[in-house]
Amino acid sequence: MLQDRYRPSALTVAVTGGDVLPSQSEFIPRGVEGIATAAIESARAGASSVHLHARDDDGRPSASPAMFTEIVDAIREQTDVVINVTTGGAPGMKLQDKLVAMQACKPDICTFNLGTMNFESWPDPARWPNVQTDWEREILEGAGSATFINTLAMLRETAAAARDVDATPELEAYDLGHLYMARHLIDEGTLQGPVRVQLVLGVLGGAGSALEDLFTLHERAHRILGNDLADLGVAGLGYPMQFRHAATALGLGMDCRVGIEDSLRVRRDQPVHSNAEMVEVVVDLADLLGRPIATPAELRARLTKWSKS
Ligand code: KMH
Ligand code: ZN
Repeated sequence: MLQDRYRPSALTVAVTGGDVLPSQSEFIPRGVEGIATAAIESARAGASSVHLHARDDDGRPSASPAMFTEIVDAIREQTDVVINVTTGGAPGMKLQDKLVAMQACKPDICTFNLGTMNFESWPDPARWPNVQTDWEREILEGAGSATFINTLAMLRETAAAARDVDATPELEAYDLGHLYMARHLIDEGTLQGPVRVQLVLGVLGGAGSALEDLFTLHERAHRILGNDLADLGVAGLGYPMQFRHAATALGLGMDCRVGIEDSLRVRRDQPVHSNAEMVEVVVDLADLLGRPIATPAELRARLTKWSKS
């Protein structure tokens, strides 16, 4: 991986996600228009790429390939931002549901979650939001048994599906063991190096979101993957860690991610109103720190495409 004081950092915005609940905020983008608009505004504010999940008009996560296609087409009509489609989906989705969006949209990038883990967004009932719908209540009541299942067989199937549409996998590593899984997948030929890796910090079930966790995993990622590491990014969950990790990433020349998928606040006492607002914070930080943000073309040029053989 290029280590350069002025290497552009790619900035991803994760505009809606599948884990936050619509009852938490009216500003979580929903429906084709809401999600596409959030992505387009974020691209105009300076994001290099947009990470996409779909939600229906009521805010419920959706696996509909038709909805994903409409969202992606609307974004592509207005911007050249790099398109990153989830294969992580939302709680309760089966692998096939998670893959159809990527198969339909043929994005530049798809996420690739490296392992099975506990994934507890709502561990403390005292801090549950007041929810309006049964499906949200079911998610809260599932707390304590929340898992994110990504077996080795599922990883191989996801890689084959990404290869079929020539989407570059973005390897989501939530903890140290996931970096060793990435190493194994490259060694067995399931993935082709050099790979794009994103550390996702702060999920209960994975590594914490302390900056020391970032430094440790940054060092381990370089050691374990060596020349097979193309890009390393970070997504810190929640306020203020989202921005602290973004700032640190900019300092180190890593990529970073912000967005409503990961946090609902832009200041300690200020709820977020739009994804573009979060992008603007990072664009300002990058300016202050003398770190260019990668243009979509610069990011696209870095993506390792699958070899044909
Ligand atoms: N919501 C994040 C913790 C994916 O979309 O594949 C994980 C994520 C996974 O972004
Ligand atoms: Zn996601």
